Amino acid sequence: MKYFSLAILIIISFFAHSQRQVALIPYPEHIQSDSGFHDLEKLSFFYTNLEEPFLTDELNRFSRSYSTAVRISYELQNSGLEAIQDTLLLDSLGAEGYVIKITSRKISIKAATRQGIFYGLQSIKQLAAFHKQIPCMTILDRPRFTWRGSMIDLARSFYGAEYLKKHIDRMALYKMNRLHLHLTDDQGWRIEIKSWPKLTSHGSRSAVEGGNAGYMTQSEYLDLQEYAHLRNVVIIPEIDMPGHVYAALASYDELNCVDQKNINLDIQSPPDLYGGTEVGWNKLCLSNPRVYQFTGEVMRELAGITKGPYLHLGGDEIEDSLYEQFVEKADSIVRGLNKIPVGWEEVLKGEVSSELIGQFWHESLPDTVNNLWIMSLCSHFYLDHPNYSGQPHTQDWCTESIDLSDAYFDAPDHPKLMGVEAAIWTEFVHDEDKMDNLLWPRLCATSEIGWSIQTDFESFKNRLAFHADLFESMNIQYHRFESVTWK
Ligand code: TNX
Repeated sequence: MKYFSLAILIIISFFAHSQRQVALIPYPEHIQSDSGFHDLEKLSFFYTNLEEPFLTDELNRFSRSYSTAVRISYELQNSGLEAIQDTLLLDSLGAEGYVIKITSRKISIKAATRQGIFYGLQSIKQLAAFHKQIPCMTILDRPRFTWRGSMIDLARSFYGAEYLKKHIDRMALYKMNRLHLHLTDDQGWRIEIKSWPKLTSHGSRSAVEGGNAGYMTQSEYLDLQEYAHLRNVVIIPEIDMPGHVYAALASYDELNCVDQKNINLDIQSPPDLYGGTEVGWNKLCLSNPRVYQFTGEVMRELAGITKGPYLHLGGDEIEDSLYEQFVEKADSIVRGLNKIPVGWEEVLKGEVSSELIGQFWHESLPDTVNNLWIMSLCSHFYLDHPNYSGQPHTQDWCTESIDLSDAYFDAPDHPKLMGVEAAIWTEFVHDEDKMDNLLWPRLCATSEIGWSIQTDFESFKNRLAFHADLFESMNIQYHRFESVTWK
């Protein structure tokens, strides 16, 4: 009996140990555990063949934070930390995959691209946060989807570059790579457009009641994209049209129909700004040629300052007999600027091009889609909905709550599915603590379903328990779900 309990104890501690060993989120494609440990405090050398100062600095800084004795080496060593880019690995690892080998002497990251090396480093950062001495292992890892996104609504309540940079760091640690910014809506216009200056000189001065007004200048936007790019995050700017445009209509009367018939004037009338939360009560005047000139000029200027390949044209929640015609024009304007159009699922009602990416947000998955698409179903990915029923300052029109298990929603196998994106709308989210509380840890669930080939909620929950220290080190005001046994 004594031996029996000892055996049980050994088995339990083995599992506790191996669970800790693989507490990575998102979970890698393949892990092989080996015996022994690597002591980061004894790191001797750092070697890389990367010719990129940012990533080289990151790797160097990481090793120095554990061992002050680290020396940069200009040749391969048989100990220390090494990061080797080898383009021959592209076929096996893809554009974002990596291999890590941890032995007691050496930690080696190999990848075909700088993105792969960056993700290898993120995995090592997580492991180093869980263990004083990292267990020896080999990891081979690649993402399931190319689109692992987070959307933030800056229009209802504005969040500036400082928060967005923090958010990018946090996304990157969880291997998320698309930041969609909802830049315009009824309550505010948040990006400087020099050819239409009143959009910000007037249209950015409002916000939803209790929220924050403001806007990003073009140089702040460029700087943010550079910051994001170094961390493998592509920014997707959204100008929501032809509905959700009151901030623009209040700034430029020429976008309205005669008698302003395109606005429900009982709700608000130009040039007064709007701070309420109603939707679907105004639109661009689609029979007015000036509107198409506006769309062309705004999109051209935005394309000129956007580094990534995508422009999001909105397209949600609006009824108009000319809707399809507008969307088709907007689609061709964006393609004419050499950008890939993205739109909320309604845009697929028009005869849009095959390049356009549809973003599905209604409760159900589409039966057939000819276009590439992203999954953002409100019942699983609208993180302005509560962590638990009745949580104050949240939306509940789609579902009563999005528990961690709901956020961990397995993606279907569909040849046109590009990935997932979780959205946070800010009608009731007016400060960073509230934002953090709704985003984390649910965004970790989005990250894992977007990246991992194998998913398992129980395993995810057990691993998440080890991430509290990481959240705290990044000053994330996360929600402590009671179903997680936080360590
Ligand atoms: C729906 S889904 C919206 C937003 C709201 C959000 C609130 C979609 C494309 N539009 O305008 O802010 O619900 O949850």
